Amino acid sequence: MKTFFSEDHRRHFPQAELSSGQFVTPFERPARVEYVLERLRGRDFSTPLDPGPCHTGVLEKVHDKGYLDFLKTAWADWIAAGHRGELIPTMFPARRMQQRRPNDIDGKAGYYAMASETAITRGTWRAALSSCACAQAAQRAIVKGDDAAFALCRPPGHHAAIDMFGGYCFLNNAAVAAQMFIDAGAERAAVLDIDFHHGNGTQDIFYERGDVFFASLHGQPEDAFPHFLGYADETGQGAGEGANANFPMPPGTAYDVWSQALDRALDAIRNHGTEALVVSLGTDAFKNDPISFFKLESDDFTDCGRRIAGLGIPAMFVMEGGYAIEAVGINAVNVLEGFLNA
Ligand code: Q9C
Ligand code: ZN
Repeated sequence: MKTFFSEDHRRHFPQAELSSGQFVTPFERPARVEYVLERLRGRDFSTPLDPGPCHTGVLEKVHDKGYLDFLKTAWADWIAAGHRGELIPTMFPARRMQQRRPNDIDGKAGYYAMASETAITRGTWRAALSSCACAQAAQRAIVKGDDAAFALCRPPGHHAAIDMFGGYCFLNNAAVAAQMFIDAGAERAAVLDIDFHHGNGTQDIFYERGDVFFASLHGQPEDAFPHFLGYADETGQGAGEGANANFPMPPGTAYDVWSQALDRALDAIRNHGTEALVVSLGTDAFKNDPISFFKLESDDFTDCGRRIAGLGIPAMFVMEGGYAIEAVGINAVNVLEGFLNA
């Protein structure tokens, strides 16, 4: 299985995340991917390939143009406004307020954000582009005939909506890859999101489209971030009616229940008739994850990969969350090995 990775992820390393009313070192930190790289090496995967540059044309097919322009110049605009710290949105167009984009960078940041734990820094845009490039390179490997590929993306992408960043995400890497399958001629593609958190961004992007099926297994919105999307009755709209499947689950959920949801998600994807699968591979469903509440064991990730392989279609895996950092490598690579050895 080819793997893709860019050192550019280091350009994105905010010092602060607002968590529990304190500024802490972000859970989503550069060291996460070191553990994945180390595990890949230890398990005889070949050396990760550099993805090359990000092809930016496709970004406008899944994200709003104004949002992309905002991300591109956000840091420069923030500095030009005289701000000294990291760019953290602090106000939002909430209920009964205008949904009009302000000119001021503070206003714009809130307009284009869905949460305030995620800071933008000098290198964030470059890192986000290179992260997305990894997903693009993995997609190309599948198009060329590989059965599987792994994009070791950082920063992650699945919370990035059409026009919002947050949840540590800026560009929706998995959505970009799915869009590229459609652009390459696939009639139908699918994204399976096994990150602990609901893939609100991916759902948003494809909600009114029938060509890309989206299924997500996640902590239920009543109890888990992002809280305001991810209910089971969100099934898609218009041309997308029936092409969205959410599997929200309560605190304490272990693999017996989680794997039943996985099988239902895989059945739905199979019924959709998809030609290529993108897996949003977060490992934060792990029992020791510091910000999540599922109870998966490391071996369960291997079985999960095995079940995904049961679809019998090519799959590319895109790294998302996972914050029990010493275990992130083991759990992510277990999914890949479970898929390969099926
Ligand atoms: N009290 C990803 O896994 N903070 N993003 C949650 C919980 C944000 C997770 C706060 C979590 C974002 C890609
Ligand atoms: Zn997550």
